[in-house]
Amino acid sequence: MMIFLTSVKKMIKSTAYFINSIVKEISDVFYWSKLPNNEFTNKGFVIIENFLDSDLCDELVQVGIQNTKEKSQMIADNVWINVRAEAADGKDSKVKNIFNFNLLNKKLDDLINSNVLTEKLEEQLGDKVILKTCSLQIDEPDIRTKRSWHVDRNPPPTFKAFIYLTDVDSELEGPYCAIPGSHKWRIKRLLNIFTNLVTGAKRSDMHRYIGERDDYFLAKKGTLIFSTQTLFHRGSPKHESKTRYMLINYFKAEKFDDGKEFELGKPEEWMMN
Ligand SMILES: O=C(O)CCC(=O)C(=O)O
Ligand SMILES: [Fe+2]
Repeated sequence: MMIFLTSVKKMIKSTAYFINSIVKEISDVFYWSKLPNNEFTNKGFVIIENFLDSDLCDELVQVGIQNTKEKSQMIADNVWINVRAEAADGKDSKVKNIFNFNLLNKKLDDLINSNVLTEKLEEQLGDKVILKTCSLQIDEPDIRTKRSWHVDRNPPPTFKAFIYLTDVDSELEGPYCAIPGSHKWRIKRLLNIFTNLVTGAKRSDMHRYIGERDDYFLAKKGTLIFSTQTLFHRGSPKHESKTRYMLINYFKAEKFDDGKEFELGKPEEWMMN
């Protein structure tokens, strides 16, 4: 009886999520239709070369190396490292993230506080955005556990500004990969969501119904990439050489922001040392 009730409850929840997803996709059509028609809104991402000075890139890599840890923990006041190897899903096991990384370097903090990233993204998007956190992502080579095609969340969209701190000169050095225009692949997204709900997979997985894709782009350190995170994207599954250091700045559209502070992967107080 209990098992029956639990599965009925689960089915009701999944159905509600799916109906809500359809409603969200329809609102998302309206959201994008009001925005300017440009490369960023059409492709879902745009690449801006030579954004960050090469010396500052090198300096920030050093700050990352000095502050890296083998276990998730607080590093300084409101700065923490998240070690993905600890996650139960076994995905992205070679990835570490330092959140609020700008608080560890004055030059980077000045850049973040200057609002230049926010303004540049608003220029591309034609809408107000809020920067939630600046993080450093460290990716050691990984050809086994990198998460496949996904969205960070289903609509409404969030955005990221990626800044490479090391050159990514080959597919083997772990480029960021995104499928142009896929932020508007509404049927494929819904089909994936449906399958995820039925199979119990993560609702944001998007690796089905898209065939074999090999989309990636290479870039030198200092390159800035603005990206819509409802795009189907992944880190390269062929990353077999060289550790990649990359800043990832997280944005929400102002109208979809709940005003809460960013806390992803933040250790509880008792975990501090
Ligand atoms: O490692 C990558 O290039 C992908 C990262 C990613 O999926 C994300 O930041 O949302
Ligand atoms: Fe992602």
